[in-house]
Amino acid sequence: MPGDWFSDSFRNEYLKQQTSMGRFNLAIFGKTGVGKSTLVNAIFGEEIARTGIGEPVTKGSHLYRGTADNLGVIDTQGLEVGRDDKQLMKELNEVVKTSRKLPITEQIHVAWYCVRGMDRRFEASEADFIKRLDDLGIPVVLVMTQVPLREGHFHPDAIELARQISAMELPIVGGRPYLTNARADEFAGTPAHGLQELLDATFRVAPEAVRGALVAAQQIDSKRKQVEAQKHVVIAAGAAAAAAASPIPFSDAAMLVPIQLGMMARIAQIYKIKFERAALLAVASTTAATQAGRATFTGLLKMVPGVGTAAGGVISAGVASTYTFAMGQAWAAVCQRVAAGRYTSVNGAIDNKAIQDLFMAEFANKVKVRRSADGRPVDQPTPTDTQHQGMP
Ligand SMILES: Nc1nc2c(ncn2[C@@H]2O[C@H](COP(=O)(O)OP(=O)(O)OP(=O)(O)O)[C@@H](O)[C@H]2O)c(=O)[nH]1
Ligand SMILES: [Mg+2]
Repeated sequence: MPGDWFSDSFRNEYLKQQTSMGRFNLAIFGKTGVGKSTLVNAIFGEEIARTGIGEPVTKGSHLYRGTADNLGVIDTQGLEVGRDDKQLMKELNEVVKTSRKLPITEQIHVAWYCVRGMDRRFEASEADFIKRLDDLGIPVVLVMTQVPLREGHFHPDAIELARQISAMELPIVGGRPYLTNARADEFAGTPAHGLQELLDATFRVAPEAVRGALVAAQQIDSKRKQVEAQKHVVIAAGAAAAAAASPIPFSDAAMLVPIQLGMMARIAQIYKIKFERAALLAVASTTAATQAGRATFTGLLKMVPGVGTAAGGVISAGVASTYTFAMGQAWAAVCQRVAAGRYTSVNGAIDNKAIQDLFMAEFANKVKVRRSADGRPVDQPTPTDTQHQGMP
């Protein structure tokens, strides 16, 4: 549906949100074959791997950055930790120095230094490399990969290695290694483990400004996505209330549309839903572009209690906020389920009817029992509502 009102407006908001979310940049180090790529795939999905090795971060550099949406992964190509440390550090120094002058989304935010859990040794050169990363101001999470785990017990050799490393008092996050296995090993009976702990440690040291990007990029912690989506629903509901601080005529309801589309675009990105798909879902949810576009979109307003009949009606701050809040909740429910692989057939087609039913049910439910951010039901007139005309 190129060129129609809905997809143009939605694209516009989608791009704005993408920019405002920024990018989380993770550098990953460790000897070849320890499982760096497998780890990245397990936490962030295969997409970053599909984009290939990426581009050299600076001309001629052996540090390559692969990017996918809100994630940048800086990996080393053609140099090896423990062998080419000097050259690698020289290049890292340059990158860090140059990126200091650039926006935060261009900087390296966190490094994962990976050691294979069963390697049974950790070299002085590796410890040195970690100290130098720390000197550059990059927080380092030390990850032990491919750690066997059986009946709740780590392999004793891995525990011993972890103990030795901890005793070195390196400048690493949490002061200790994180024991992981990125992909279940059925033969050995080792499940995937430790990934949530690794992600939590990464969040603790990621700069505030790119945590939203990290929430969106990771795909193992749906709770964080839910909380982040909720945060943006509340922000949008607040913006809608502000836009209708002095009540607006029903015919001006379209001024709430950019706020709602921005919110929907943001939530789609939190759930890693690409623009084309998100646009189709938004249309299926609201039937926005299938009929009169803008008018249909704001037509949902009629479901909000207190709006009354359209013509001559007035939208108060309370109504604007309830309406936007309900829309955000319903949309988050759609995105969450789609991200979990529901409502789409094997070939990726969307079940429009099911999506619309879900959206409408959630929307209707939320306009009835909406609670404000502090948990107070807002069916009763709020102070804002009673100040304005047009409310019961
Ligand atoms: N079962 C299991 N296999 C793993 C795990 N991590 C890595 N492997 C295997 O170990 C091999 C190397 O893993 P990679 O992820 O490619 O290692 P890498 O550190 O990215 O290697 P380079 O890019 O060559 O430096 C592959 O055959 C993986 O399948 C893991 O957590 N579990
Ligand atoms: Mg690799």
